[in-house]
Amino acid sequence: MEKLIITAAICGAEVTKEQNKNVPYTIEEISNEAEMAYKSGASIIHLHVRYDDGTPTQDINRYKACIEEISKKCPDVIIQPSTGGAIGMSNEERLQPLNLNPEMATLDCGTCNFGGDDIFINTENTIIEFAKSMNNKGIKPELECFDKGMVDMALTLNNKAIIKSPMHFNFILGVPGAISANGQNLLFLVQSIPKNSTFTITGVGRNQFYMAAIAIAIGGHVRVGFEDNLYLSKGILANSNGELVEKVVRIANELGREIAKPDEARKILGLL
Ligand code: KMH
Ligand code: ZN
Repeated sequence: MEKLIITAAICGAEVTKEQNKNVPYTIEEISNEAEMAYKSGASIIHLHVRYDDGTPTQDINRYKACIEEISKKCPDVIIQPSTGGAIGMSNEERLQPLNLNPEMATLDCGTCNFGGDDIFINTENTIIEFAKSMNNKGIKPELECFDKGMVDMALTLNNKAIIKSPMHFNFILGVPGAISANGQNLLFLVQSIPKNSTFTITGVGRNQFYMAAIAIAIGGHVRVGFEDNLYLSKGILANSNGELVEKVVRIANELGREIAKPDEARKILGLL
């Protein structure tokens, strides 16, 4: 089996210090969280940024400052900015970090409910616009699929050569209003993508670690982090993203799956 790529989604746009005081906001906090995740075994940092008061932003200058600081602390890590941003942001706002020419970025493949009254909007035209922008800049998209219809959208755009092969998917299971997290759903998603694709599994909330265990067992890759889950185990808040990554490493060790270093992850994902 290929080595395991661990992505740390260290900050997200929605979680707050009120929920877990260790959620990072400042550049210092974000880069420290990235460093702890990297030292624990993460080869990709999925990056959202905040202003110091916690407000999510896609401001290119804030991204630039965070990326510079993360790169100082984790010189070879793959930094994957979000183009999802936060609910309600315009496409123009969301696209800003692409102008920093990262190796990868997220490409959200459809619209879904996002808890309460929130709707995460990604129309077909938005997806095409974002995909073309990444193609023009040579940025590899991570295809964020919160539901099966989003996988089908990615496959349709791949047939039209708007999304290039080999594709890399991130299946996110457990967002309220999108596909729920269980083994059957996970396998349904995995079985629907071309054989030459790679995939990461993200289990939201309490689903994080058993979804990770299935991903490790079947040859997928894993994303963990405060963006998706704030707890190390039931009722115990995580002290850092590093702790969440360490737990994945422990599970992988038990199952005999080695952990990819960033350059090994680059090879697996075709970034080199
Ligand atoms: N914050 C969510 C609305 C991404 O990073 O591309 C969307 C999100 C997906 O986090
Ligand atoms: Zn994200």
